[in-house]
Amino acid sequence: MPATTMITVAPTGAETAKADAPSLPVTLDELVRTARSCADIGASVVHVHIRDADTRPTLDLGLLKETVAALRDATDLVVQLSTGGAVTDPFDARLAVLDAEPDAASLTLGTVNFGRDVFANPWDLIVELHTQMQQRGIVPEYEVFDLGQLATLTRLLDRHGLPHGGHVHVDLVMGVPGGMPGTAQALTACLPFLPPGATFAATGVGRTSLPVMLAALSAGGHLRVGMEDTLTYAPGEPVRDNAQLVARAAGLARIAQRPPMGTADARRLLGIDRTPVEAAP
Ligand code: KMH
Ligand code: ZN
Repeated sequence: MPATTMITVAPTGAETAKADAPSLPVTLDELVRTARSCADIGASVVHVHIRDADTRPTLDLGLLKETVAALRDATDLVVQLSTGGAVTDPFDARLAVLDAEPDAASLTLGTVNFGRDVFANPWDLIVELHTQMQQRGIVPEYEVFDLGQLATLTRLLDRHGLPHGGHVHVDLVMGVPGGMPGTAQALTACLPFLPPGATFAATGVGRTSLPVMLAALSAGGHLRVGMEDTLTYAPGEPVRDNAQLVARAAGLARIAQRPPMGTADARRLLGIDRTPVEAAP
């Protein structure tokens, strides 16, 4: 059982409209302020989607580069860019996210229904993301929406080798309509299929946030929370902001006697070799 819990905050996502969640961070300034406040209460990784001036999801490379620089300047969080983007994003734009040279990037291991949409992740895209990340020294977080995607991970590693940094870290994304359910049983079913030596985090979408967090903590897993995944704190109670979700995760991690992991330990765990410059006070 790991002694501490790595908490990732996913503050924005690509699905929620600012009008529906006014505290959703959509500008660079809002994102940086969110990242700082979440770092202060226990997050060590930030999973980033960005929005354009009209608050719509974008993969604009200039803005992504600016975002990576601003987050590095203001925090020492591991900066993980999403290569999943929005369901409408073309594959070449998702691959080009790597040009922004983040510490880490998400890499989804298969196509999944996503509500009424399809989140497309064919094998060739998976291989291209994996090998480009190896070449560029970017550490992947393998996103798994269904158990079969863990078999794809094993095939990927067998054929194309370990990721940069040599460590395999998986995020089980649970409770997406179309993917595996967000239950303790589904989480437990995934564990025997993790590659040897891999670590895992879990994310429960919507109302599955709490059961998935509790199951992950009890099984030695790490946590991802944030407004990308959860907009309701309790029945009938909208989330106040991302910090509220990180505070709940950090509190549960302490109750589990696996308190939040610091950013240096998160870098070591993930095999990230870029040392952060001192963040601004
Ligand atoms: N927005 C979803 C379609 C990722 O960031 O890598 C995909 C997603 C996964 O959020
Ligand atoms: Zn995402």
